[in-house]
Amino acid sequence: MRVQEGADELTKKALSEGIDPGRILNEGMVIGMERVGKKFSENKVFVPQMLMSAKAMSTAMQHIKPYFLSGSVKRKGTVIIGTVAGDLHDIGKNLVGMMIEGAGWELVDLGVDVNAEKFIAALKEKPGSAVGLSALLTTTMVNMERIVQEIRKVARDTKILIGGAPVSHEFCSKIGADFYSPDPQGAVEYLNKMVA
Ligand code: B1M
Repeated sequence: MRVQEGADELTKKALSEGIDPGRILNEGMVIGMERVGKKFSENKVFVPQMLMSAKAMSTAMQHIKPYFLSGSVKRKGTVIIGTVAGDLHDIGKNLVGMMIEGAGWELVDLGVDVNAEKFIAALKEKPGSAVGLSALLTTTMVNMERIVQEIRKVARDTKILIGGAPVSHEFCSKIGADFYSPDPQGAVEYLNKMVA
């Protein structure tokens, strides 16, 4: 930013001052995004401002990412992750991916707007992987359900975990996914339990 320090500069500064990366993430960035979402609901900010906020958060996340990555070479297994078809929100998915990778899993990130075919193709390349699905829109929850059904047809025993703001435990049971977590920590704990 030209006139004042932005998320990029502030994150670097906070890290250089020894502030815990977890605090920077949870007490700074995530709360900032929640505020933007609230303002969007109140028609006080619009899509361009949401985009700017997302860009700011993604840039700042690059600085804290190294702190969450473990040095262990041996991986616990593979997790294929993606935001479901029709949905372009990737900040939460990236955060979950970062934590999973940091916990010692190999991560295959398929990005956003991912359909069942792409998940299945990735599963064929890495059989036995767990799959993580993220959705932020109520309108794309139906695509999450479709993806779970299609994966079950070809790889019935695949462990499928889901998350994202509109998703719930009830929805998880309804669509036949294995696990719902409201946050990255829950997703990591579930995966780690699988190999414990
Ligand atoms: Co949009 N958007 N957006 N948006 N956006 C929301 C989601 C919304 C709630 C805003 C609002 O109305 N208050 C609303 C959805 C309403 C609904 O469906 N219920 C909304 C809307 C309506 C839209 C558009 C339709 C707007 C329009 O065009 N009119 C449009 C849709 C585009 C599309 O996807 N097809 C749209 C577009 C966008 C941008 C592109 C501008 C931008 C996204 C940029 C990007 O991601 N690269 C954007 C943003 C930034 C938001 C908000 C403000 C922030 C989302 C975010 O990044 N949060 C959001 C409002 C909000 O959430 N408060 C909003 C921070 C992130 C860390 O949290 O993603 O929830 P979250 O992830 C969490 C957990 O959910 C969980 O862990 C994460 C970390 O704690 N989690 C998982 C997520 N995935 C998981 C997977 C797991 C486990 C846990 O296991 C696999």
